[in-house]
Amino acid sequence: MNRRHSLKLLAGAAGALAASGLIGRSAVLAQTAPAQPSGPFKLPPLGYAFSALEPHIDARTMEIHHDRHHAAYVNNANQLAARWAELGKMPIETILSDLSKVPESVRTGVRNNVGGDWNHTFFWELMTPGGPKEPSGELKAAIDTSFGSVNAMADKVNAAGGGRFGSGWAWLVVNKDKKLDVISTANQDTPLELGAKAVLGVDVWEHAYYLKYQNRRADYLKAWWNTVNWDKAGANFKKAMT
Ligand code: MN3
Repeated sequence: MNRRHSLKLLAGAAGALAASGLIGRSAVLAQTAPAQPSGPFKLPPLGYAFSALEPHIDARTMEIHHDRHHAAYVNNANQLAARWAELGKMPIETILSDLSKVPESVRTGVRNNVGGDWNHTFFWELMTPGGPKEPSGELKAAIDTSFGSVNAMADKVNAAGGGRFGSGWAWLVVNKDKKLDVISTANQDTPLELGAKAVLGVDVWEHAYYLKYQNRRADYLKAWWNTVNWDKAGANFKKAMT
């Protein structure tokens, strides 16, 4: 029996149960389709297959990371939006740039979950199975000026990610002085609250690499550079400099 057929049978059986009044309509929906959280936050589709970044990042890690971890941040953000309506109305960059304006009762939740949503959306878009394998143009020139070479910049990002105790991110950013800089943030904190604009960012939470790399974060970081979408990084840099 193929998957579509079995799903059809399942839906039919659930429908019959619902019609009989044995289970409610919402239970039927939960069995036949992934839960669609209501609220202003939506899980963005991954722009490529879970397996597209193999062998650098394995398909199972990508699936769990996107469909469960990122989905959880989105679901939690929607629950927060039900408690603080402004959350659904303001651009999330504006909110994350100044968390002191968020009511204290939801501030930690917003920091962690809206931050998690923003960070992961950025991360998925920054990776690609295709595209150029190194930066070019203005980004390349700025990296050479600031760090000496692309490899020297990557070493700094890897050191920032490797040195992050516990969970967090390593970033190449354009800072407040419009200069390239390498930073690390804890948990789901974003560069936005530091007044910095992200060019590149890599997730160093264990969930991002543990299935394939276990405790070898440095190996994951080294492999991760093979997935970078340099066109996107270049566009991020251009936007950050304007
Ligand atoms: Mn993550």
